[in-house]
Amino acid sequence: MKKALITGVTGQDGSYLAEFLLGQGYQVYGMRRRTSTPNYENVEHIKHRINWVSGDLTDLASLIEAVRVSDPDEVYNLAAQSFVAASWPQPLATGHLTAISVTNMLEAVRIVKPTARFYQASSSEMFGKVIETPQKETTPFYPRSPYGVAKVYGHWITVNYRESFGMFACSGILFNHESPRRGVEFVTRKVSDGVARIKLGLQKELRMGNLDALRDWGFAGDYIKAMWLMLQQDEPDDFVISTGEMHTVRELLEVAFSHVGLDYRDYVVVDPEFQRPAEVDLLLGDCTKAKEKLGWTLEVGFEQLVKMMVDEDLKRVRHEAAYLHAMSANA
Ligand code: NAP
Ligand code: G4F
Repeated sequence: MKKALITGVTGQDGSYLAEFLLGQGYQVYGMRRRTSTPNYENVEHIKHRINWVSGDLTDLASLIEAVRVSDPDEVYNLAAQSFVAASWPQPLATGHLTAISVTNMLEAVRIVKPTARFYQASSSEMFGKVIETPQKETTPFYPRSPYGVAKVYGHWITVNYRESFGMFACSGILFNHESPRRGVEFVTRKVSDGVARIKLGLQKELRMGNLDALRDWGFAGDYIKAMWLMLQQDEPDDFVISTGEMHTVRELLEVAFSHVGLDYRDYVVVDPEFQRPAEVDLLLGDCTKAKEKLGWTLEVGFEQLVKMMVDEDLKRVRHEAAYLHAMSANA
């Protein structure tokens, strides 16, 4: 039975990847950091099937111990400070968690289990102020945020460990991917949650930033399969993963609001608080290499994804509202 260690298993991608690998018959080790309140929301349903190891990205000793305990065939390094907007007010923390920690993880693998295959969660944010469109593996990077800069470091250190030490280290350059498990501060989930709250009368407006930004949005459940495929190849390599379609934030709002019979223009307020110091105006990926070499395909399209997220938030918010109503009736 193959063994996989996942960092960031409590996050969106980690939870889908853990599910997928369990389905493939893997023994899954999930690394989680200590938090004051345990955060198992995304993995509650598979919590008992994961072998939990404790570790923090910034603590090399704990990563060495996580690799020693799990003795993995494959390591998926997904943990990071992943919210772009937070990287301006916290550039140093982002540098430690999203850049330097990749070296920590690579060192832990090199020292303890250098034959383990390694996946690094790189990002289309590295393309930033894009040099060409669509973006592919050979497109030069021009990051626009401390997060993007940190991811460029993580990408190149992964390539460097492959070339320096012969490690099977791959970097997946993934474009935006979303799901009902997405953190609520990211734009797709902020919109699906806001639409559900407005529809159910719990919120009156939705305050947003740049509605003209263009993103290539896919479904996280499709993208984690590409991570796995990269580690099943004969040779390590880097791949762009994307849908090859882009939409504005405005289109996202249109699809989400009209799904519940509302017009977004009646509820959305543009608020400078959500504008970024430097914006990535456009991201559009060309994943021809992944399709041809990995045989990767995507199943969920943009509209289906947005509707799925709104439907899930409607269920959750309805449940929350009923609970609050029952509590106030009993008070
Ligand atoms: P996410 O939901 O924000 O998950 C991040 C994970 O990292 C969480 O499990 C978090 O743990 C963990 N983490 C943060 N700081 C840590 C620390 N100091 N020690 C140990 N664990 C820590 O992110 P995601 O959307 O699943 O993305 C996964 C990875 O892919 C990230 O590296 C992200 O930057 C990258 N990426 C994402 C996308 C996308 O569109 N989703 C695209 C390209 C690249 P807690 O639960 O305790 O906070
Ligand atoms: O959903 P976002 O916060 O995602 P962003 O910045 O594209 O980053 C995500 O994708 C990257 C891959 O390209 C990942 F590496 C990264 O970890 C993360 O998962 O914002 C998307 C767009 C931006 O242009 C932003 O300015 O939506 C725009 N936007 C407009 N109003 C907003 C808002 N974003 C957020 N979060 N909140 C708003 O109110």
